[in-house]
Amino acid sequence: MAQPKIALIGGGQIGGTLALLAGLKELGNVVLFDIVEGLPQGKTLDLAQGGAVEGYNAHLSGTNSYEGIAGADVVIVTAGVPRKPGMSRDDLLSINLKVMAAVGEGIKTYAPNAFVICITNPLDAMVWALRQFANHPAEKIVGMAGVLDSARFRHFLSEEFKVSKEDVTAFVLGGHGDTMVPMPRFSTVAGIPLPELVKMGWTTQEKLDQIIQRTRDGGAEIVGLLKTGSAFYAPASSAIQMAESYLKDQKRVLPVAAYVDGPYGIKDLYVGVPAVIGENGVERIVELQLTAEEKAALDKSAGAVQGLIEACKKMDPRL
Ligand code: TXD
Repeated sequence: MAQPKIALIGGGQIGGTLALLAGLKELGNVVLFDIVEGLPQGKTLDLAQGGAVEGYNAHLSGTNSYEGIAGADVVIVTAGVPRKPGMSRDDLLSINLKVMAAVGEGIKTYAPNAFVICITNPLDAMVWALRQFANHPAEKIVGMAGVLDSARFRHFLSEEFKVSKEDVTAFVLGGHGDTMVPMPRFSTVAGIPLPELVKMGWTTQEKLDQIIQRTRDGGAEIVGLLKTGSAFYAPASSAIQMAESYLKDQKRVLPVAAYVDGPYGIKDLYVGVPAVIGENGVERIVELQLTAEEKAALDKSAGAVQGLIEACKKMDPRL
């Protein structure tokens, strides 16, 4: 049977890691695209040789031409520039918006049926713009941020409680940025919500607040340490989980940046919400009953995303 085709647009730190994970997990054949000549060809040749040792048989190839992504089932976009220390995600806006215009054109021409996962920052605005440029159906294009943000939250919680990360679930709503909304009520250890764990004496509210802040700053903490780029291993794992749910019709309930037009009172925005990802892409957006405080935090976050989208519209008359 024909293997699914996975096109990775952007062959940098995340793109290379995505190719490795797609190979190790036998998700399909991989085409890595980048504008830098030799980079995607070199990385995929290296990875293909690793297949002889690791035992994966996926076909991996690199290209500098959009024709190479023709007929892709999944497209994962990391093209653009990452943050440098001191730079906010929003500083990236003008550079990466131009990149999204080119990538959108490529997807429209060569991969109109693909499930598209955008990772490029500032995430929520870039996925909104990419959808416009690609003229792609809303349920077939999402942004990756919530899986990563909740993975960070789960990691810090598992360290605090000294329990397996597997038994920690965590929910994060809203935009990927300083206004993200971690949701303690819907985050649990083996089904026990965090507020209960505070009552049970497993942690204190103060400690929990610190963990929430560290989660919000999770990306910046890594940028500060690396100095020459941003996180890439966990972001790649997160996007691969989303791609796998689509390709295998797993119907995982994952926090993703989805097109929201109605739920949560939000109109025409990409923002982080829990969603069911299956063979049709976003099959359902889960609308939680929020408290007034949670709703206010989500509205603030959605407002920040809206502001970035307005800035994009001013920069590019096609939007
Ligand atoms: O949670 C999240 N969404 C994120 C997002 C978590 C971590 C990092 N996040 C963002 O992903 C980050 O801020 C960047 O915007 C992207 C990609 O991060 P990565 O670390 O992979 O960046 P690299 O290593 O600089 O790779 C980017 C590649 C590089 O090889 C460029 O040559 C290429 O993108 N590039 C392009 N490819 C195709 N087409 C165009 N126009 C282009 N411009 C640059």
